[in-house]
Amino acid sequence: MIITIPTTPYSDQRPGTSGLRKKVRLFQRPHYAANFIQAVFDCVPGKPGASLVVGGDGRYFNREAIQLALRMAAANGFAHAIVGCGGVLSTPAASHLIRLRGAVGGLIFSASHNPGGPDEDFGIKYNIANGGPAPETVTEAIFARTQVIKQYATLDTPDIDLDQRGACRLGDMSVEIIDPVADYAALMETLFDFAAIRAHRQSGFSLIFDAMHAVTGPYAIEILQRRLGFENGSVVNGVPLPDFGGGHPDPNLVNARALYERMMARGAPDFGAASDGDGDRNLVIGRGRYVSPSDALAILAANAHLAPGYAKGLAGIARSMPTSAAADHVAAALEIALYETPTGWKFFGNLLDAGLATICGEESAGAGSDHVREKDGLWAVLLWLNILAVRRLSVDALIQDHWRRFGRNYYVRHDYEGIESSQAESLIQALRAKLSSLPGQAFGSLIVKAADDFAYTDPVDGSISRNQGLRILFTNGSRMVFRLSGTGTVGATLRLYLEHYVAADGDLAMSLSDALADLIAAAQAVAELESRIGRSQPDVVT
Ligand code: VG1
Ligand code: CO
Repeated sequence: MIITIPTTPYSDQRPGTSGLRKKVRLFQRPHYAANFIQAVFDCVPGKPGASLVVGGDGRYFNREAIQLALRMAAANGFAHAIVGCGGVLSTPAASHLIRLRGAVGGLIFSASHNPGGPDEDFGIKYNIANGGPAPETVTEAIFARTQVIKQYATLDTPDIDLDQRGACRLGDMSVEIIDPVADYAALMETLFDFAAIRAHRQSGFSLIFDAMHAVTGPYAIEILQRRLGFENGSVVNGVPLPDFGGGHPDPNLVNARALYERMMARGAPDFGAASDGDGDRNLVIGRGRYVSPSDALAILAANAHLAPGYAKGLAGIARSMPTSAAADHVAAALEIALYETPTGWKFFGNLLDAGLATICGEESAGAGSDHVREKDGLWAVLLWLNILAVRRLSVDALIQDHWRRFGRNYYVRHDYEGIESSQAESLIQALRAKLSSLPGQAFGSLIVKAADDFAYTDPVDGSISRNQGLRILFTNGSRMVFRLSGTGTVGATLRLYLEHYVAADGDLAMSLSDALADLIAAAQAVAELESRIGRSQPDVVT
């Protein structure tokens, strides 16, 4: 029976860079998750007769949230729900399912790279019918609904068995519990030359994939071990756990340290990779060679035509503004368009739908293509494997070859975490106020050429997104960007992105610290980091 529960608004339900993220305890407050889900459903047109995809990254509170969402979906008039068995769907697999099954949208329960557990983080993302994250117009409409919500609709039925594949009913809605991996794995086989990758493996090529006890484990085991034949044990930490084994499923050099050390040690495999909580990001490390995500995007774009799914070439490349310009050099050489968007995958959807871009990427270890409308960690790994199988070069040789052709964008990101929000805001405000006076000023040997607050006009629908990061560009082509994270749940995180370009005939073998030392000093000075937030060193360097 449908029941209507009275409720009152929570003021803090505005989605951030990628959905609504909060501490689990905050989600457990009375009606908190239900309010947000009802607000989402209120903004979904055409629910009668429609299908909804539901899944999550398996973190703590995932199952409770899914049971609630399914009851509410039935009470809100959806005809059909497609749910990953065990409540599990990686973000890219959910995106694919929405498209494959013509669903009106999907709910993905994940806080991605944020840690999980009763005292850690939870999140809800809503994806629209194209399979991609809801764009800002939709997330703002959802937020507006949360501010006036008075009631939500649900059923008074018991929980369903999420671990039993097959069909069941919930009120008037049919529920289909499916294998979360099969459709995704089949899609990957259409894009990549699995036979070539297998042949490369047979010639001795080896890999290690760290699933970080997050959602990618079952996908990686099926695709890398079962279908491609990499030996058992190539996928490590492959069992998803509600608390990710106590780790932090963010595939960077801090949280995937063990992988990094293995790849730098004697006897390392040829290729190392890791993915994040919900499977949409990837870290790539060759034997003895870390690959910065911005370089990875450029290398994938330059070589994508070697994989069958991209043999026709690329329509265009899109990258988020803080991502280095390495991909720009590739786009120029290929004579295709390069789009620069704000941070967050939701800005790529229109470009992909319109056929303007084929490959997209972000400096935060996210890359993807028009095969889905999310970034996709395993897809990136498979594209790497396909490229390496064709070119038969080591990762290190491939990257050196790339720099010799396109030049090198030395790049680093500094994160200052857990800053008091008001201090972070005032740092940004003070810097914003200074921007117009910066051109012409010198910081050591660096002279400011231009400075602005990045705003983006979507070329497809004309929507404008402002305040997307402060950029300072120097006359020698170097650049720094400051922005506040939109995915954190404690205080504020300041991200500082630093980049220095050296052309193909320049010094391509500097250390990052040498290449970027002047820029780091200039950033500290211009933003007055030490005096405003009391920090002289970042917490995380990636
Ligand atoms: C971060 C990354 C951004 C990414 C977002 C969601 O956002 O910087 O590139 O799209 O996380 O990724 P922010 O606002 O904290 O900088 V995920 O894998 O959390 O869905
Ligand atoms: Co993610």
